[in-house]
Amino acid sequence: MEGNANLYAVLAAGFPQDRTKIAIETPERNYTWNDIEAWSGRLATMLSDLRLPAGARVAVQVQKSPMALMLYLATVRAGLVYLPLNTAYKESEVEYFLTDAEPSVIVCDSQNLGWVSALANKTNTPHVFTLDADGSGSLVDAAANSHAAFQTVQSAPDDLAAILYTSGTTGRSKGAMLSHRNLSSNAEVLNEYWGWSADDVLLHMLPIFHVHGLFVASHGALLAGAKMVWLPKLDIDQALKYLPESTVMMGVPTYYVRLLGDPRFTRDVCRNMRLFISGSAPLLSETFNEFKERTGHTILERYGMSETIMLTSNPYDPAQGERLAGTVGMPLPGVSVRVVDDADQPVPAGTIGSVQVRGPNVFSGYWRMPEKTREEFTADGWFRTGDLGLFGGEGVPDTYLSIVGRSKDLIISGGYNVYPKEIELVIDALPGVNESAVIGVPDPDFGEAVVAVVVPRDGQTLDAAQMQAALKGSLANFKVPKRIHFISELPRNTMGKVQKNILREQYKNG
Ligand code: MLC
Ligand code: AMP
Repeated sequence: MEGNANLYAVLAAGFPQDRTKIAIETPERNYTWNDIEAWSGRLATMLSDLRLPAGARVAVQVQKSPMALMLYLATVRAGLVYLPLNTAYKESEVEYFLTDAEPSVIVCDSQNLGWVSALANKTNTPHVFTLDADGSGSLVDAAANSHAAFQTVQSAPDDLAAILYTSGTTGRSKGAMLSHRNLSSNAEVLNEYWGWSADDVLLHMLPIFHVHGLFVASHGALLAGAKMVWLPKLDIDQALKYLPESTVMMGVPTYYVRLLGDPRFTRDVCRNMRLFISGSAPLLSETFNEFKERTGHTILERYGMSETIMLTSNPYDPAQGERLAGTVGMPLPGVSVRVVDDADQPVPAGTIGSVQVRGPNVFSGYWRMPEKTREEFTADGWFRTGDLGLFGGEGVPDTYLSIVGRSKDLIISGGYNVYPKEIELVIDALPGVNESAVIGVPDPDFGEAVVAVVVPRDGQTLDAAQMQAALKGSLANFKVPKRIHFISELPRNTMGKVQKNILREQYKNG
């Protein structure tokens, strides 16, 4: 529909004329562009028939499947707000999201229906549906007889399309509110910048509950009218099978480390590839170099976050410059990035400071946290990313940004963010624990691994394995420390603050 800012309308404008072409290929079956329109249409009709208030949230914690993508598109088409949840989240974590976001609908795997229904009851979430990895469940049953022809809801650019929860430094997750404009402007910029075309084939192996897999990867292919090979997760055998027919792949650094770890991953396997993209966590120069040597391809590293989607990218077009290891490239067209000192004043190139950003891609604020939102924006509208970086530096042109650290206490493990404070609060509540500090240490597979340093209560002996098992009861497994060390006292500075840098140094080799 002309003039409709609805993200689906923007994406659909890129679908190919011939809707009988394959849009999504999976090992089991293929889906055409007609299927995408019809299934997102049926689900949107069904959601609309629920007569939900404008801006109602649809919370979704399901395994990755083509139908899960249809549900996302349907939610957007119906003018509702999509709220994806990591499948690893446990009951107590999901309870927080349902309480905070007050969704009208929750869609879960049928195996979780028992506890999700109980939570829905407790949190007054009126509608519960199931959707399984094979595309079956009460959601699809309910939509099966709904009209496939659905007129995408007319949305204003600033209407919300999605809320993505990102953990907070205080331990409380914050919902980043993303509008149709945030998402579509970023998709359009990346479409052009990364040279997407209808001839591309995207190897999609990322989870679809985060920015990287849900927006950057899926929108890229949808807007280009390009086919996606849709795999439920990173699986090296499957990746090796489908890479020869693919032209684009996106992954967090662990994906590239694992591909390189397999001797079958060769130049020949990549013979049709046009672009490998890495992001969500720092790509080590050694991975970048080894990849180039093995495949002849130079990984393109980019930088972004849930609150902003994509911010910077190394050049795609060689005419714009080289892809430089250790940098995240230049601000994307329309995005402004500055590096500032503690007084929010820009610092010269070559100087490390805080990274702040502005642009049509930057979110409007945190869900029901006006104060937190105010704190995270400067008076003149720049968003404080919490990342430390510099433009230029030794041997690097001044137009390139490098991320060198974080002012936020955050661990990124295999592309998942883990906030130490959240884990420390759970550890400290375990019997026999006096206090704890959670740190990230270098890990060859995950980039950083979560490690806990625990001070037992006087005279108590604690068992690391038992503690890990207990933590798995309430925390997603990826947040559970891979190792727990015991210590009699945490190192503190004169202000009483735990010196995590000392702990990181002490425990970096396990
Ligand atoms: C799984 N585990 C992890 C983990 N993923 N532990 C730490 N970090 C992770 N990322 C746990 C599992 O639960 C299991 O523990 C054990 O580690 C081994 O699991 P595995 O079989 O090796 O894990 P696998 O299923 O292969 O998953 C690893 C992975 C996956 C790297 C493929 O984590 C992944 O796809 N990560 C991508 C995350 C992502 O999309 N990030 C984008 C965020 S968006 P146990 O105890 O269960 O046996 C963003 C913005 C931006 O940041 O810029 O893009
Ligand atoms: P999230 O909150 O999950 O969206 O994670 C966003 C954070 O991931 C950013 O603030 C950065 O700290 C980090 N990040 C994303 N891409 C990169 C990258 N290419 N290099 C370093 N850090 C990155």
